Amino acid sequence: MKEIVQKVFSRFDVEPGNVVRVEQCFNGHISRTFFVDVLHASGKKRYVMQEVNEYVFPDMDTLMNNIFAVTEFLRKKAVENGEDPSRTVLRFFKTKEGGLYCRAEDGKPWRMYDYIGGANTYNSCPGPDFFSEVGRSFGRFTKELAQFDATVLGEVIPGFHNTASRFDNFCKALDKNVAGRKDKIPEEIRFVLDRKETCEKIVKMLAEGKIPLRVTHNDTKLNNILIDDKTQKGICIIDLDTIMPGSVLYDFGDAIRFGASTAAEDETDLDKVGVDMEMFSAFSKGYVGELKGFITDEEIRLLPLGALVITLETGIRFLTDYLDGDKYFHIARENHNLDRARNQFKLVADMEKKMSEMEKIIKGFMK
Ligand code: GN1
Ligand code: MG
Repeated sequence: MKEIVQKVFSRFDVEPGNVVRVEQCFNGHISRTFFVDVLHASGKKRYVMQEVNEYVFPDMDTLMNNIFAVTEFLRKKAVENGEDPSRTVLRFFKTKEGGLYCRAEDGKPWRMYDYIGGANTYNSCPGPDFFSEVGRSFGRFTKELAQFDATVLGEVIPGFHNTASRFDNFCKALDKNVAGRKDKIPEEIRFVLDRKETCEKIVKMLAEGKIPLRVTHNDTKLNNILIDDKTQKGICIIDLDTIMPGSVLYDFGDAIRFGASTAAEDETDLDKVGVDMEMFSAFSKGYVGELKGFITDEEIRLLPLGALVITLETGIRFLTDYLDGDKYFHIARENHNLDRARNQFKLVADMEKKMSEMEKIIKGFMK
């Protein structure tokens, strides 16, 4: 791996250097991420290098144009606010030819950005206060992006959070049954088919203008935010691949789906899986506290529905990929996507039970 990384590194417009260490980061389900230590004449430096998954992101130019536009915008804002952008905004590098990414010898696309030290990502939440802080950070991010001109953003994955078309794609995958797995999962199929209406709810409200489109992150997993080791504050939102017009319902929902679950996303002991209401409340406090008065009351009222719909959508996406033969999400074991889908459906069932409790909590923060 070191040789490939060295060759790719040399293509970027930074001080030349020798790659001395490469460590793979296994957080994401899509692209391959590496922490890369480089020895320069001026000293040792760490970078993040990513081999982007072109099956998921076929339009690399649009993807990287979006990312450069968003990070440049956020960097300017940080400077205006008197912050040090080197710790709060990712800095991507251009290639020596001025490109936003380069291709390795095998044709795969790579990009590179500065590593931010003294901070970490988390796959499970250490506690409610921590999760409130995450809520505040994601809320702030949405506020900042409100001034960003959405017309410069290309739609990297059309219909990314169009849950109704995710449902349709599932039905198509079911019909095709490419991997021959359909007969193994009658209960899971029933679970999805019974919830067609739920899949359509947010899409309809957006189409009818009941809730607005905003520039959103669209992948607000807990591990997509860097937390400062010393202050435990959220300093930098990462994984900017899916920044597109969307809904705050989805951003809120995705953060709850992952961070307020009592178990990991691929836990197979389903008795362990549910939504932790203390965590739900903590995140909501931070998120609504930050966005109250900025987003509409209707959006705030609908946040619990966002949690339900995005969890259902994510489960449907995992199950669709299982039917397709595991082409989209990286898997680390057999039936990994099926395990993930079952896990998400258990969470959906628990959210359905707790919907009025979630709504009550949100109402409490609207005052
Ligand atoms: C993927 O790359 P990662 O792991 O942050 C996926 C999200 C899913 C998530 C499920 C581009 O995110 O939409 O919610 O897995 N990203 C893309 O864990 O599809
Ligand atoms: Mg990602």
